Amino acid sequence: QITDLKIIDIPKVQDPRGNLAFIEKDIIPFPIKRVYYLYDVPSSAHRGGHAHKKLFQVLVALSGSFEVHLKDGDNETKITLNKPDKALLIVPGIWREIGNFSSGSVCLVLASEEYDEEDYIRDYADFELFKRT
Ligand code: T46
Repeated sequence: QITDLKIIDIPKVQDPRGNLAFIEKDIIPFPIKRVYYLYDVPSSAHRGGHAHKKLFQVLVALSGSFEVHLKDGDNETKITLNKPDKALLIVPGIWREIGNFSSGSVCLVLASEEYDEEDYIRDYADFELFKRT
């Protein structure tokens, strides 16, 4: 088990007209600088396959489901995201691989920094080195 990970409950208003979930700044443990989303992902595709040095992120399955495989260098965990009111916080220094996307799924990501390729560790051996130093 990776202890740094956290599932955040997103407040929601349930209604016969449909549900409404809302994310305000106090439930996200960092100021949001970027929002992006993965969509039209083939079920056979694998996203991720990297870690971040400084970036904090929150992932939400806005629609459908997918699996997030996480490694911290010592332990690993698989988390299935399949509810629009449950968000996964991934702190820096965690290797992530995302797969098994259901048809029509959408992965929303809230990020603590703007896009910076320098923040990525895309080689697993480099990740292990990063965790040891
Ligand atoms: C992560 C998972 C969940 C941009 O230009 N701006 C952006 O904000 C992002 C996220 C990506 N890009 C470019 C960089 C690559 O040329 O889009 C291309 C695909 O990015 P990548 O291969 O990193 O995509 P994923 O889905 O493997 O990873 C992304 C995020 O990069 C990553 O931080 O944790 O989603």
